[in-house]
Amino acid sequence: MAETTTFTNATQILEPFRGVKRVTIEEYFTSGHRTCQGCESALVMKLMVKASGPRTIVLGSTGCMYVANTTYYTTPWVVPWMHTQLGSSGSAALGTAAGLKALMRKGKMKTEPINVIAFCGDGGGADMGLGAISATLTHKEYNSLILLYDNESYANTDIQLSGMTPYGANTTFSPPGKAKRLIHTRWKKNMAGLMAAGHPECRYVATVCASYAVEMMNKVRRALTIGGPTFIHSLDPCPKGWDYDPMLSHELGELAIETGIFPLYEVEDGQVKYYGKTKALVEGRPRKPVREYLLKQGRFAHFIEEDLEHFQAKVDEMWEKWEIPAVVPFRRLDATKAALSAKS
Ligand SMILES: Cc1ncc(C[n+]2csc(CCOP(=O)(O)OP(=O)(O)O)c2C)c(N)n1
Ligand code: SF4
Ligand SMILES: [Mg+2]
Repeated sequence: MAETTTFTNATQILEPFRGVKRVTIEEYFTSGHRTCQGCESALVMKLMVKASGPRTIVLGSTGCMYVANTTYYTTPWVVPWMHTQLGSSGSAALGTAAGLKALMRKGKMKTEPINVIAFCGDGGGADMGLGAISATLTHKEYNSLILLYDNESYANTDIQLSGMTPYGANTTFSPPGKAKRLIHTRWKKNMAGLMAAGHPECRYVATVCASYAVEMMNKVRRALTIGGPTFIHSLDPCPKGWDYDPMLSHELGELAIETGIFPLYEVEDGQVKYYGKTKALVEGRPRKPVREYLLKQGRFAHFIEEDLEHFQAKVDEMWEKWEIPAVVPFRRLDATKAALSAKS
């Protein structure tokens, strides 16, 4: 591990792992947790801190990754870890980074770059804590990474719908009924796009999925190396909330990408770069039909043909009509120009 030279924004220089054989064998999130079998969010925690290494402080907002990971007298965390209130991952990240910097400046602790990572669920981050995350991403003088683990519901309190729950899904707040088949008819928020487009001081935003573990770890390493406030959105299949056999977690992550529902990309200093199978889709490989992903999950078991077609049409739109396919949802400039010239 190398370090940058300036004190003010010093970061650890974490080179990417060049292939799975180069990944460190040390674990900083080990046994002792009680997450469900097949829980991808637990895997995300393990990979996240494996990528960041030992000189890391992790802060976690309330949710499955707090509750199931810190059962009475046990914890899987090997690095220092602190719980923070449900909507405050952003505040915790900023406060910790600022506190460390002040202590080092006053000579009260050794001067060294320490990684600060705050994680939050989709309920805690994309709904309740959105303002605090946004504020943190404006403070370029403090290094921190906010990682949103998105299991698409308030899972810990028994699968209530969040702003990240997909269209039509069955949750405890949106059970399909006889009179009304679909209770939840809002399209999911575009968190990474929102963070990247709206925060000029944030130099790095990425999307990840633990089905692609090395790529995921390398994006964590890049975020921590580049410094300032950074943001990563991870899509995490959740056997309990999505209602599928736990052995399908990895496959569902892959299908989310292959269908184009969840694109893998990073935005570094304003440049969009697509990754892996998403890159292949951008270059012309056909997307798998969304039904291959949706119909493997019990939360969509009530879907009829019309619902599947609507879902497919919305995903097609993000690839075919968005200004930056699957990233920025404004209508394409050429379409806008054509519309303007047609009017004049
Ligand atoms: C202010 C506040 N409101 C409600 C709760 C109850 N609560 C605890 S965990 C949780 C769900 C959080 O959902 P999410 O952030 O998506 O994390 P997940 O449980 O899905 O991992 C809720 C509502 C709380 N702890 N604090
Ligand atoms: S409910 Fe979902 S996110 Fe929570 S521990 Fe179980 S699988 Fe993981
Ligand atoms: Mg959640």
